[in-house]
Amino acid sequence: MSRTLIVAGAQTGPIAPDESRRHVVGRLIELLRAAHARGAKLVVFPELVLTTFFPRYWMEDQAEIDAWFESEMPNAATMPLFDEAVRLGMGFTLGYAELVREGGRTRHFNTSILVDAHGKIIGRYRKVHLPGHSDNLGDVPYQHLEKKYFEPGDLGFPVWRAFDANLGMAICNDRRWPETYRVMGLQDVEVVMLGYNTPLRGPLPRQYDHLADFHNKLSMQAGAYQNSCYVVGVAKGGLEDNCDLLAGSIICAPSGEIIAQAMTAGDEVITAALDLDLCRINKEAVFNFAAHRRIEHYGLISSRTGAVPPGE
Ligand code: ING
Repeated sequence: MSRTLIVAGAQTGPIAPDESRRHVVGRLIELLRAAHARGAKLVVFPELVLTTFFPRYWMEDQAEIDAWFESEMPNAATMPLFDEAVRLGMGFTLGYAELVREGGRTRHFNTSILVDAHGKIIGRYRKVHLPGHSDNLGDVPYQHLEKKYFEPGDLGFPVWRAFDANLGMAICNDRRWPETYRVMGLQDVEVVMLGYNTPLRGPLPRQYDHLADFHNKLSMQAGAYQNSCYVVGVAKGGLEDNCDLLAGSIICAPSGEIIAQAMTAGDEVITAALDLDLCRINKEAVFNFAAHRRIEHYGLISSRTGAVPPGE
């Protein structure tokens, strides 16, 4: 009996800086209902999906910064989404800015949670690869200050057994790093679910801005193929406070093929019925890790951070 999981990617269009969380959650509920109408049991929402992508702004006042974060989850603004998911019998992942007070410290993470069909948070991931910068670039149209506002994730790349599948999460820039998928691949992941906010142009000119969607898809297709898993990549896209965000949400099969793709840069649901046993094909052949990997030669991957040229 094959295991089939109908998954949806709930892409959103722009979220204005002054858009309330309540209004955003209303949009997410509409997307949840649209996904339900297509038979989806699990919905992937984008990164930092409760607010505008605030790391584009330089802020110094901690209270102003913390206002973009959630200090509890669920909370009054998001409870309607949790309640509707329970009513519809669906699970979801949700990307948001997590503020944690523990051990006398206040910590800030770019987080994604996995919520089961009973509204219970069964998984939590905190973004490991934080792109951008922490210094003020001054007179630029927008910045990318994730390194200023978030700590690197402290939970690694866990994989959970839920919805009769091995599920993992990542967030945005994580999808560009092969280590992200491989650590989950070594836990036999079958579906990697990730959201992203990807400005089409950086605060400073970048060489490859014209290849933003090619690199977006290349990263996720490669991750899927090389770890024989599905990858669900879901954007917050469109022109958000005059910053053009890439859309391009996709669902990739373990073969690396794209099996669902967004057509717009707005609120849009993409779905696919994932035959989870297709993951086994290459997990037992080309990417049978136990049969083919030679870890005695991979030491540099976890012992060296930056590249060191020969002779140095
Ligand atoms: N955004 C971008 C991403 O990794 C970026 C940052 C854009 C990196 C373009 C490289 C090129 O998709 C986030 N939020 O990580």
